[in-house]
Amino acid sequence: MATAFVHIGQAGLQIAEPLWSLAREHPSARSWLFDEHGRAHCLLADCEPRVVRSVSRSLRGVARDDAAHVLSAHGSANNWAMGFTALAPDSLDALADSFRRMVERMDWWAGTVVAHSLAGGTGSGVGSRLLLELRDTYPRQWLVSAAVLPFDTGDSALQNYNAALALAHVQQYADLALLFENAQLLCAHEKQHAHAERSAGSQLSPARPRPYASMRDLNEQIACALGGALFPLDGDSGHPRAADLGELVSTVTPLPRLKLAGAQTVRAHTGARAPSAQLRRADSASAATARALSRKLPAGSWDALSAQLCSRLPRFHSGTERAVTLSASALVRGGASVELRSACTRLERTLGASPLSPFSVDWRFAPSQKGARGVEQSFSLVSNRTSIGAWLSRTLRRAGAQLDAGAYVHHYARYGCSEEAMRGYVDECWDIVADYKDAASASASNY
Ligand SMILES: Nc1nc2c(ncn2[C@@H]2O[C@H](COP(=O)(O)OP(=O)(O)OP(=O)(O)O)[C@@H](O)[C@H]2O)c(=O)[nH]1
Ligand SMILES: [Mg+2]
Repeated sequence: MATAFVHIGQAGLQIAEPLWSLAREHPSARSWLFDEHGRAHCLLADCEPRVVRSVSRSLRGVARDDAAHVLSAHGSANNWAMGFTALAPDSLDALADSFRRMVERMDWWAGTVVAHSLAGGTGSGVGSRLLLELRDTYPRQWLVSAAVLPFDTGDSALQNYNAALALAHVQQYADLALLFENAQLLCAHEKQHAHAERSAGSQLSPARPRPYASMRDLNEQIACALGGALFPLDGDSGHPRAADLGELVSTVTPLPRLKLAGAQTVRAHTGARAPSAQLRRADSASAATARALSRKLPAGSWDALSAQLCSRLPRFHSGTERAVTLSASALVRGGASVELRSACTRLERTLGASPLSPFSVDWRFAPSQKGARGVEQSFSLVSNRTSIGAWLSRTLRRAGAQLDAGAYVHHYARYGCSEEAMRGYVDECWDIVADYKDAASASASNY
């Protein structure tokens, strides 16, 4: 079952580069993610011609020449409402037409992943509009939003509004949202750097400069996580099985309203040749980590990967209250359950019991997974946890305070989104927080 991807706005497009570069190096991905001419099932769209041109240049030969869409001659001014309502109907129609042609070319279309950020104008506004249109036109197809969440401060004064308005639409139209918090990706990058330093035997000192992380580093983590969750698995017969979006959605969303999940993948490589520079960057914060991990292979490697994965999971959902796992799907490439017993136990212990299901983790193993350079060893997790409530509450509180102060409301009103409508969307998001809180308190009363 093939998955279609639509990359929207700056962040969505930047994720396309490492994602499709990984897909190209993934032998099993070829039959499911690319057409018979080796062109990816993806569309690229933004309101900034420069961004579209630069990303489509770097994906030349991977994406089809007609995959790139410049939606307007200017950006969406960081304004969800401008992205949602002010797009020329011709642009939206052209994107919808391209989408229809793309899925008609696919043998067995399983669903769609829309990659976008929630804080700008295009990814959030046009992204919301696209989710609505896709749900309307293809109501029975799976629809997943892969969304970047902004840093708490500093990105833009409108980011809290945009994120709340976009998330309300994701909640309404998508079956599942895979959320990537930029702050957490940065934190994971720093932890890996520290791990690499320790593995290389050097002492960490507060005087040492913190590792520099670029957006590209964060995007590679996102691409790696998406690839881990969505790329095909090698089946027992040696033939790749497509990732089943429907199975992922039903495993990870224990109740239809609880559909916000996180995704992480950690990888190691065996085989004669070292992984390519790009893959190595995606796998680890530095070459030292890759070397330390490959030295350890195979004994103990799964424990190391499991420990890395656990260290990336946020622990709390508010203040000092521990996050509760509602459901999770773990996918292991290149390892069998028997050699992974302690690694699996560590992950299950970190995730804890679910109040909504007898098994908090659904495991899948692909022991003979072929990677770009030998056998791939990777550990991927998609987990639905109450920790998302922390980011959401902070964002909604700030959006509410801005609304109370009447800040920037006229920017939205100009594009047909009244203060009342904005408050309505913020309230819808508070309902999501309440649903997650209820799930967490069900857990407290169960245990
Ligand atoms: N992880 C990641 N985040 C990004 C990247 N580029 C921008 N962001 C984040 O995305 C948010 C801004 O959204 P963009 O995607 O740049 O905006 P856009 O969708 O192009 O919308 P407009 O430019 O306003 O039309 C901010 O929170 C940034 O931190 C990227 O390459 N990677
Ligand atoms: Mg932009």
